[in-house]
Amino acid sequence: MKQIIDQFIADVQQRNQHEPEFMQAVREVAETVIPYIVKHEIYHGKNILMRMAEPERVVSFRVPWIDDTGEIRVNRGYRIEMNSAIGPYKGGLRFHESVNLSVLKFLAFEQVFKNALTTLPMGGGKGGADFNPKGKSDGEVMRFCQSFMTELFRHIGPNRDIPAGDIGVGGREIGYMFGQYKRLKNEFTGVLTGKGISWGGSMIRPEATGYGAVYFANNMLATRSNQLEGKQVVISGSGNVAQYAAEKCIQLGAKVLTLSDSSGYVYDPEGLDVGKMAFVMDLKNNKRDRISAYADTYPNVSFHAGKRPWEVPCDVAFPCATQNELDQKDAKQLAYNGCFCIIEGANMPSTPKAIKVFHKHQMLFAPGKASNAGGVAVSGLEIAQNSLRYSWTREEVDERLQAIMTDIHDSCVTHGKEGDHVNYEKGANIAAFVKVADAMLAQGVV
Ligand code: NDP
Ligand code: 2IT
Repeated sequence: MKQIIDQFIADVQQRNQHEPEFMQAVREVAETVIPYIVKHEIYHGKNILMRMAEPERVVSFRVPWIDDTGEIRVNRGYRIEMNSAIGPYKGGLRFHESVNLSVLKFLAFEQVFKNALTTLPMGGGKGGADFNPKGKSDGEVMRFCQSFMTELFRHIGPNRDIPAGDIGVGGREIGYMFGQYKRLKNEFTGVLTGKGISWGGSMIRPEATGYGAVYFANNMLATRSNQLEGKQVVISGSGNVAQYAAEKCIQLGAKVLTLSDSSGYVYDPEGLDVGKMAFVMDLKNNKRDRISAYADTYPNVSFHAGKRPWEVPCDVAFPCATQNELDQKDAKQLAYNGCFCIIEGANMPSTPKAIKVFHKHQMLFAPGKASNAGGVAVSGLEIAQNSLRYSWTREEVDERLQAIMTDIHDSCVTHGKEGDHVNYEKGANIAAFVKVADAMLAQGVV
């Protein structure tokens, strides 16, 4: 088996040189899915996983824009249209200086599997630019978004490819991009998700990824007759996903001890509360300031510059910042401190060696493609509401989100049960593979 997997990885590697994040994502899937393919004859001789590892289309384009001093700047924009077997391409846009082809291909590949798990008809894609929104004025961000959409608009559409937010792309950026798309096409359509409530957005979309990850955590904990209430929780990040994961943890009676950003983490031994969360949201979403200001404002809170929060003893950890932010050493520290449950809010935040540590200690480990699928699931519900030209209430959307997260959890259990233990990584990969692969087989060699 190892030989078949190694040969597959070597073949993919050969045509994707210098793409470490993409290769990491493919290898993780191959290690669990190839043994399944070997056991199931209908997939033999179809080269199905190799076809999944090849994007249907990759677009790369120049994004010129003018900064506030009048200087002309150039960034690189991308859209990876990975797989449309079960629905139009769907996935976020990331604006961050680290964006490159490898990062977006890994995200697009993960997105195909994640979207299949949501139970909704969405293919997978991802895009973005190596633009750093930090320190840019509103006017600069608007001009960048308009220039980005002036090329992207040719490739997307409500039945073709429906982008959304990701790191560095929130409500403000979606608004500017939607405005430019509408102007260029002279059409008001649901071409992006994460829109404002008054112009086609869905209730609960901003909250959905964080809330969904916490609902998933409670489903997992329930398998061990446990729950989040009363647990000590460590969260990384302080953006969209981290904020709403923290909010829901607090609502459910857990104690949230940390948040972070790329400068370091804050540790609040008394735990965050509703008032402190309002401060964090204003700090990050309106003032666009650093999380260290939290420690400057509240007593007994410490800021740990250049560090990640995994050294803080906890029961449950939610990595919600970025890829490879939790390594083998961090995983060992978490296990040593008694942490028994890790729920990925971010995409691929745990390194492969960290995941080995989680499995070795039989910790409850939820891979992002399952546990952070709530965001894209509510994006799917936003598409449905746009098609109906109708909007559901907050309660209706939240109920659907909870049902979807339970469904994803059950799929992971069905395909990932190993004796008394559930390997959620294997379960998620196989459940998603079966759905996408069966659709691809039915549609022939396209
Ligand atoms: P935001 O831009 O709102 O927040 C990102 C957070 O992560 C910030 O606190 C940021 O700190 C931190 N961060 C980003 N890059 C790094 C880095 N290299 N090192 C350390 N910290 C970093 O993004 P989101 O909250 O939307 O996304 C977070 C993660 O969740 C990503 O992996 C994303 O792909 C994933 N995700 C997002 C979904 C969504 O609906 N938004 C859905 C599913 C997954 P700083 O401000 O200092 O950069
Ligand atoms: O990684 C993700 O799932 C997202 N950034 C959300 C994608 C979406 O289309 O809502």
